[in-house]
Amino acid sequence: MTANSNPDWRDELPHLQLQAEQQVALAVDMAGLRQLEVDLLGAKGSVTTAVRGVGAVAGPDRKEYGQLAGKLKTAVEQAVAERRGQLERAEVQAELADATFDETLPADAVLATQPGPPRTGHVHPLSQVQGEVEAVFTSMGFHVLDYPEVESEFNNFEALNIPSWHPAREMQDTFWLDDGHLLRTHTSSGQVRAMHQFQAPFRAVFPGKVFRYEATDASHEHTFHQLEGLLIDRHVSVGHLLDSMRTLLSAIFGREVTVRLRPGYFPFVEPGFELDVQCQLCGATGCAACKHSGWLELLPCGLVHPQVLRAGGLDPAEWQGWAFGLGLSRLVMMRFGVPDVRLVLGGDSRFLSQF
Ligand code: FA5
Repeated sequence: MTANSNPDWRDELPHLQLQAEQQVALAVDMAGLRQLEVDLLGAKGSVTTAVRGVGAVAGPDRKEYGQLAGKLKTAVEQAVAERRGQLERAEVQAELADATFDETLPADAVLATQPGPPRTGHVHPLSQVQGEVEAVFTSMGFHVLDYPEVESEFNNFEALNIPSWHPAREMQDTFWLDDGHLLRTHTSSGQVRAMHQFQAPFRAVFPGKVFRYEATDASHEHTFHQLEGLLIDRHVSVGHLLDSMRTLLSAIFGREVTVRLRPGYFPFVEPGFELDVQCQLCGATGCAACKHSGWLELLPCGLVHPQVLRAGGLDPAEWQGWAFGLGLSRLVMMRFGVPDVRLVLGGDSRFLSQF
């Protein structure tokens, strides 16, 4: 029905309501009710079309049409909800009345009637790996912290020595929110938060989800997990940093893995390093995950830049620090032989049930 084609909408709308309510009340089962709901309230349903007809009604009548159409929609929605409740109650009653249904039967007996082993839940591989890494660090006196995914530009960029004009901003394409906040592009956004939260010296790891507005491939997701490590103390050295990274890698892989260290540029560390792991998926012969290079970037790190210490209220003449940003999602790939990072948060139960 459209308002233009039928000038008698003052009769048509209440009529449509009456008709719809009757049809709904007569629905005999859930499937029938679902179909009716689509026919009436779906995107192309008759009630939806009637409500949209308000656009075609001329000025003075428009308010009255809107009120009638609103009443129609609310009444039909209520009728559907009410009928759904009635049918659900009737289904339960029917099950209870079924002589073969015994609600006192223990779960084991019910499972025994079903084929195959019972389906059980799984700890997500990401949670497994995260738990292991946290255990390594808590045993070394680190706090485990949880910082917000919605961040200020200051914590994510400015405080990390990345002012707005800095080309390094383009290394991490950003999802901006309307109010000027952003979805954190890395867990490094917690560095200055931690410096303000704790008195130096301190050590902490902060795992979490990060977001980047970028194209995806076998080793790049737009939403993935990192785990940041930060240690603030007096007389911190590159030697201490690299030794801690070695401890971490052997604990999480449980065996020797070949790594390579190369200079890396991040405005918030100096010096900075890229720590790559030999691709565990292809044995370094080359695959999509490592882009046929045999190596995967996993653990960038470095000594905290004096500007960052200042932003965190610390005097660089007295305090130094090291930091790393572990790619947790990539670690899951390496640990479990997952060939594509997009599987990690994909939510496919066929993938998850393997862990
Ligand atoms: C950073 O995010 C820095 N904040 C890391 C850092 C922290 C450096 C502290 C120095 C000191 P990068 O953009 O390279 O750096 O990301 C860090 C790790 O996250 C990468 O090594 C990789 O393992 C992982 N990673 C990066 N981009 C993606 C992506 N799109 N999908 C999955 N993992 C990613």
